[in-house]
Amino acid sequence: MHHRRRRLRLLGVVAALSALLPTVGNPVTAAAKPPAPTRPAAGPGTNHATDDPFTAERTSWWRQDRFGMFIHFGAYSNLEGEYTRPDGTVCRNAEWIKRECAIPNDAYEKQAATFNPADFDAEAIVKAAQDAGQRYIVITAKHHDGYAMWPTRQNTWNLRDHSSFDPHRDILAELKTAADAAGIKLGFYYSIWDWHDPDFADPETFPRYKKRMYGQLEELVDTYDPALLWFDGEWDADNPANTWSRRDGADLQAYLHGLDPKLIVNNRVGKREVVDGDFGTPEQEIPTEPVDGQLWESCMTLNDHWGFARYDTHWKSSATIVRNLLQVAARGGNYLLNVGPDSRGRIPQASVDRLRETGRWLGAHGQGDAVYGAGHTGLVAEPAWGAVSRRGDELYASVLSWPAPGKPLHLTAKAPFTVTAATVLGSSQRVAVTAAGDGFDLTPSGAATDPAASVLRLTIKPPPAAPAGTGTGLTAQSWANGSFTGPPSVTTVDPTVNKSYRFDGSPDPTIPADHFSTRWTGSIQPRFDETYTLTTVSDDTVRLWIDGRPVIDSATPHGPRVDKGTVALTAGHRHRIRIDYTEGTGEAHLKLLWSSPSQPQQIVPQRQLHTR
Ligand code: FHN
Repeated sequence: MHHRRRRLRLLGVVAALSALLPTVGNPVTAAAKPPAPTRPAAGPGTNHATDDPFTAERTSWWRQDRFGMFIHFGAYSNLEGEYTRPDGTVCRNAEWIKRECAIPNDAYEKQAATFNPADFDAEAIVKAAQDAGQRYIVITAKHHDGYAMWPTRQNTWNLRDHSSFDPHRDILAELKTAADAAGIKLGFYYSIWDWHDPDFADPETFPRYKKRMYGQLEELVDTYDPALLWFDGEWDADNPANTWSRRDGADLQAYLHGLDPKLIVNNRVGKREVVDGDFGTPEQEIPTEPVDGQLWESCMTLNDHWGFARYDTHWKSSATIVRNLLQVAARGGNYLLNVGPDSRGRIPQASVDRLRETGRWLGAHGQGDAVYGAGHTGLVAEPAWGAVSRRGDELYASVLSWPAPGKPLHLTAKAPFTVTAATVLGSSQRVAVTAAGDGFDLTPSGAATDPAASVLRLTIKPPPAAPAGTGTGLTAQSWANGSFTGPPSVTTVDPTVNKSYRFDGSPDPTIPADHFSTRWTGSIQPRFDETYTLTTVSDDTVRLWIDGRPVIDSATPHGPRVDKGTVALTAGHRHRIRIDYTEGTGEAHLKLLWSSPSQPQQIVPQRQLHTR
């Protein structure tokens, strides 16, 4: 067992015992001083990209679980969405109420002092997530108001030191214990933007804020061992001014990697660029197609507020939730659906009811197989009548609008495959499968099984695949100038093209962090006879050729961006590849990914790359 886990388990025992004893001072369980976080590598020769989030063991639970519960819970919850000003007027908002209702600091602190979520029931919350089919939880540890929901040692603006709550309780510890017992992963939301900390707004004093922020993050990681950190509040803003920069984001990512290399982190750790964190975070929307270059998770409210608002009864139906989830899974994303507990810490019953109905649908007839461990398939075009996800050699066609009796559901195929069996989950009705035009007609013989969605499971014989390659990577020549001039300073074999040098790194310790270039050469060996999409994520410039023909030409210096090109490749054949990459100044990134109808998006793996 990982030494930190053993210490955490010990802490759990200490926490349980300490809860029985009167506590003095700041009663955060007096953890044995954790060893200083390992100083992450830095400087020339450092590559901060340590794995491919699309395939890494580190992210596998997140990519399999698909569906999570967001919890917005903080001092704002104590007002339950309404603030009566001294003049008697009523102002409404939820987690932004302090800002949007211009509540003076002292008034906000005064109301927070009455906050007493005595009915916060971690086991009930975890059960609500389980009943919903939500397999991970992300709770606000600190929102923009700066109020910490755990007994932080960095200040007294927190649930332990500034509330009417039982000082012997720690709701994050309670939630961690309940989530672990249920096999549910726990993550924390943490706002970079802080309306309360006096050192936040002034660039002169921001380093003091940053030190406290880093201290709080170390507390969270070392005390609760979260699987995920969900940052927010990274954008340029005023009142107070938010000076968070891309370099701050790069530093923070390196710091977090030093705290726990297993952590999954979202893109708001930086400035929501494709190179920030492990996944993108579209909010209140579902991308219309798979996102290029990065994993993604759509977060949404269940009504119209993140935090609790007693008057907001505009709830999404469970059918809407199911349909959103199916579309998200079919486009290769995750769905983080929010609940906002009230001032006592209770999840609204209306939320619980809809979540439970969602979980019923997922648990019926194996319909959850269309979501959990399922993902985008390029084998078919997304149909107008629903969503299609792939899980191994099965396609799950989720039908949101059932056809009239005898009418077919058409599926456009984007590669040659055959359907060897077709069933409707939860029904014994037959499904006729006929070749038709550019794909197949699927004609069910009976009625829909559920008004939310009915699922056809198609067992397929996929397109043939060449055996996995035995490549060792591409030849990489690097120059300590940005123009490939003179003999290369360094020549290596790079197992993959997966580089996040950020601001301080470079291909080799002898090459400075700015003004360098790298040329990769060799061959790329696909497993399918298909048209491949090659995707680069680059900063500053990139050009890519296959068999001598240009596929990507992004030679104008740029910040982090995605470029794509398509090329028909032959299964098992070694196609010549050349990539020219230059870095001017600032941050530096270069990643090469591929996808095809049969190949989900990933960093091109080493076994399919050859030095010649
Ligand atoms: O300002 C926050 C908002 O309160 C909420 O936390 C959402 C959830 O992702 N994030 C920010 C708005 O984008």
